[in-house]
Amino acid sequence: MTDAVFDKMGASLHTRPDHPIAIIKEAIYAYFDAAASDPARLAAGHGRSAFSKFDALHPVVPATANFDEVLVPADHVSRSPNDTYYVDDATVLRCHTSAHQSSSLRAGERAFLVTGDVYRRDSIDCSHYPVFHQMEGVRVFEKSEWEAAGLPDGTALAERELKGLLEGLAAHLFGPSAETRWVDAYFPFTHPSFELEVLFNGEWMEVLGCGVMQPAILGAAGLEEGAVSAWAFGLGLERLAMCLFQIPDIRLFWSSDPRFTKQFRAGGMGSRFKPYSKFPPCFKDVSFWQPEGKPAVSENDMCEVVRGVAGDLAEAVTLIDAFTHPKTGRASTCYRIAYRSMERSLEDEEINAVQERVRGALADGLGVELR
Ligand code: FA5
Ligand code: MG
Repeated sequence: MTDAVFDKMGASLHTRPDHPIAIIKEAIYAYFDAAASDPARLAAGHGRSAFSKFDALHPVVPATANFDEVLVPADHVSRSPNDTYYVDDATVLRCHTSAHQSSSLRAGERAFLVTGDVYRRDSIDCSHYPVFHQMEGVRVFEKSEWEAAGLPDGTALAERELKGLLEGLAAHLFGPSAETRWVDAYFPFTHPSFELEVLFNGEWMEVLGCGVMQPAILGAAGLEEGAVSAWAFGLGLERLAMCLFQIPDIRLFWSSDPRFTKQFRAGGMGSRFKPYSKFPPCFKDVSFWQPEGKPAVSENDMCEVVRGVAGDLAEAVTLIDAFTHPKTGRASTCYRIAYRSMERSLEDEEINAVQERVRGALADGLGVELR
């Protein structure tokens, strides 16, 4: 893991009252507190009690909690060190707050929200960052609830309540006229599964994943399979805050520039980010031959190197060409890196030096042959 990621552990943006991530967290809490006492939104058996809230669970978790307990198959891509940061073979930086589903259920929680920082090796663009924040929600139903609702099983009730609640949440955050749409999805831990997208700056942005929990997870946590059902969701807090506050780039959440931080205050849902400057980006391409007899350098590897060297000066990394040489069979890859600071204009000299260090790190660290 690069220092750029490691240094962010413990930053706890979601517990700093004036930070946009904390503001959106509190707004979501308020929505679920209100929903818990509204029979139109939560079916009866919930007992009108509020959701339990956790926001200080440690991000270093057993790999079993992050994967096995939520039924992620042994060969699922998310388990690979290309996607997840391993501390050692048995321990990871959680890649989602779903890592806390099972332990919370075992501790007796039946309706809860878990907020925290999560870590992923991922691509670089305006809506992806290697550290971001999620809020997990889980709510368990008893058989008496779906019977009272006149439904044949728990899945139908869970799906109905889940979609209603999340549509209500979107309206609460963005107003009734926000454009949203449901997309069918796949997660190992839910069935059926869905993602919600919000129209933002003319494009659909995925803000959350959710679904009806697999009964086996409930059973393994000590609940009686068949006598209960549950829904679960995982919200991307940066993405929701980008839509709400009109924040165009995910790097801004980590900015300490007062021109950014001073724009937000606790409880201030009505803030709209006012850009203070827009400097031109600078594009640099890098082409290389993939190492021979070794696994190929992936986009996530590439992005980690770029993030490690350039930090938040890296705005986007895009694959622009890949081909295999017809005679030698060697694979060539070309990426375009966009550099841009949110705070100041960059000198050519500075960017050339950064680009040289990126090239050096690719050649020395990953063993590619630069072209
Ligand atoms: C999950 O992480 C599932 N655990 C969500 C879930 C929970 C589904 C419970 C069902 C039940 P996904 O990988 O799609 O799913 O991430 C969830 C959200 O996190 C995304 O919709 C997006 O809003 C946000 N997200 C994902 N990757 C990044 C990233 N690199 N940077 C910023 N936000 C991200
Ligand atoms: Mg997704």
